[in-house]
Amino acid sequence: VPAKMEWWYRARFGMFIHFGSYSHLGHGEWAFYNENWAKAPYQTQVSEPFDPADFDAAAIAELAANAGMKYLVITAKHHEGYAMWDSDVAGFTDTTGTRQYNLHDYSGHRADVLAELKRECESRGVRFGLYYSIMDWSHGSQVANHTTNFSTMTLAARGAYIADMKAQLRELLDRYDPAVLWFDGDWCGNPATPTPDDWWIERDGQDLYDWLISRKPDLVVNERVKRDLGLGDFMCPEEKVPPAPLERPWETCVTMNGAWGYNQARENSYRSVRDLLREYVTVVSRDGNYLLNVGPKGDGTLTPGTVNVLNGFAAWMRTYGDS
Ligand code: FUL
Repeated sequence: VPAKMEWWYRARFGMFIHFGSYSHLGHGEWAFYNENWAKAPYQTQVSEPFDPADFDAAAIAELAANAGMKYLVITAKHHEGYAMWDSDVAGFTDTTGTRQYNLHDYSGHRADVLAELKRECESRGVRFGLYYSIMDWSHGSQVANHTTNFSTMTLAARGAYIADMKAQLRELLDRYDPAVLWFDGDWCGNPATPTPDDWWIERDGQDLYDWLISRKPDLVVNERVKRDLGLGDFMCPEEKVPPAPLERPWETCVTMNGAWGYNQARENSYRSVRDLLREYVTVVSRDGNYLLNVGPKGDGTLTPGTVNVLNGFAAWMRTYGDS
């Protein structure tokens, strides 16, 4: 692996955190889309009451470190478009156009949860990373009714969105200096039915990657910066374990219970610790990294099922882990 990825390659095991205003509703991070919410009621009924008053960064970092996790990736912004930091980028407002759509301005939650988590992680030797969704169901440029599709935007609208996105990414780089940026979401239409316009993906994905690396040369970026098309520093199969090592550095991300963002309906469906441990060992034996997800509830607390799994890993690591 390239020198900048030595730490990542040796780390092997990380925590993924899906946390956003969707956590309040408890129907998973795709609720906006799946339940066909319009922007305004979603903002008042889901995002407005979201207040993670019991988010305990130290407790989460401690569970991760004890479980043997060496890095952590938390959703700074998922597809719903709600920013988990105090973003000042003007393009990201709610539908009234007067209020910034982020945790600080929208819910009135004063604490900087990303900064707290970064501090608590790094003091325990756990590197801090951020997830960022390119797709954004709330941004003004996106098709109403959240059928976001970059292929339906004009190139001018697309360019304006990218400028806003870069402004947010600059905030994230400046304020949190993440070790990893984990992109997600679409750049354009369906890759299964490419159109002559698909040069967009190539150009914009490459441009974004180059732009990031020019600002932070040691940043580790996943390949979804260009929709799994061979760019970025590592491949990221989702909820599956490849049968053999992949041709490039890779990390598989998995849920404990079929849910990324907190989903009440999945609370009785946790996989066993034994099953997850077996999967972790399989991934590492095939030279991959394992990114195990947790989805805190809207109040910020981890569910009992989540804590049980993390403690199960911790018990195993005390016997077999390297630290
Ligand atoms: C997917 C997303 O659509 C899911 O919500 C989740 O974030 C997963 C890790 O990636 O593409």
